[in-house]
Amino acid sequence: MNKFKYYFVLLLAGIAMVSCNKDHDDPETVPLRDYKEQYKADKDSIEAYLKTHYIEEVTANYDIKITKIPAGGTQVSIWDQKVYPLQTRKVYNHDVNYDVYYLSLREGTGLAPTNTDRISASYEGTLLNGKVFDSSYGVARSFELYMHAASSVIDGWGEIFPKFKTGTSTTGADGSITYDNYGAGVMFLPSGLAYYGGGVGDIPSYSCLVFSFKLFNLQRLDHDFDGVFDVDEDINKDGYLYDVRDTSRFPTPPAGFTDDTDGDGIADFVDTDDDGDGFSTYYELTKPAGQVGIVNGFNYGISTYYPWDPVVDNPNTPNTDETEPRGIPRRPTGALTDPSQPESISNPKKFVDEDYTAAGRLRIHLDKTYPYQKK
Ligand SMILES: [Ca+2]
Ligand SMILES: [Ca+2]
Ligand SMILES: [Ca+2]
Ligand SMILES: [Ca+2]
Repeated sequence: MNKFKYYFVLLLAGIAMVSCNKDHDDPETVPLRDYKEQYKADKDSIEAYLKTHYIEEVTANYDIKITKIPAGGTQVSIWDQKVYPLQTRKVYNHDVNYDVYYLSLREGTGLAPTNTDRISASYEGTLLNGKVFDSSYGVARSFELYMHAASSVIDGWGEIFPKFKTGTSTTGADGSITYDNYGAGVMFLPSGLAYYGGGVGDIPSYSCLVFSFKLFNLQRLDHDFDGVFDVDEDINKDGYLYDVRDTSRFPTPPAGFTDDTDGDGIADFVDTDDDGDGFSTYYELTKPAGQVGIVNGFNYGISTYYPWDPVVDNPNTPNTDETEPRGIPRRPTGALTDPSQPESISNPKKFVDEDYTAAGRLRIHLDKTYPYQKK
């Protein structure tokens, strides 16, 4: 415990990222509190809040008003009410096993972000004493949820937003966008998943935070630029991706915590060679020469690399045909190039159409046996 490096990535627009080195040799440095001890206190504070406050109103637009139960009041607490059952998500972070409470006012009908995607959301943040410290006033703002990016947000957001989905949108004649059917909820975050010891603005150090929010839209991201979106590198399909090289946050990650095909300690979404065969994923996904565009009457698609799955033309862009009839292939299963010789790197099998489209196929960049293991 002689040296820590903590990144407090700030939610509030216009405030620079704070990075501080804690070193016991520096007498002026106040060490951060123990995360597990702090969580015990935070859990007590949050549960007391949930038992002493009630949902006064949820409007038709899913704006929620939470109010303290007055002395002698008979209102049913958030803890006890059944209209919006209190939910929890188990979160591993800084070696603490958190139970994060949240309310789902509406799940949403669209897509769920991963904890590394970019989202468009409105929010209001309050302290447990009811003080509002930040608000987007109902207007959508864009945030990258990835935990290491300077523009990203507190860990609690990345843990809870994936439990919700976007909705639908319509664009008016004046270009304004109206969202409907979006996910809306409230998260009750312990300080360890918020700003912890690094108080910012109107947020004192070690504050638990309450955020009500609406999830309007999302953008899939590809953090290692290998041609595969993060959501498709979420191998266990739990909606979460973690870079366990961050041993400050993840000192002893539980089994199955990260998505790491080749087990080299680098999660697929930040690993440019997912199967560890020495060939970069981007190279493995690149279409062969002569198989881009329309060749001999066959439309191979306009991209130079395969999508995760075949995609159809986007009807909203009539001047471009985005059709990609073939997704990332599996190891080829067709006839051997020379049937008289065994399969080898110089005598591969040929690809058949199903290799590009079969559901649940093991895609080549995740297949440790392709294009043949090096000895
Ligand atoms: Ca990727
Ligand atoms: Ca995952
Ligand atoms: Ca890896
Ligand atoms: Ca590879």
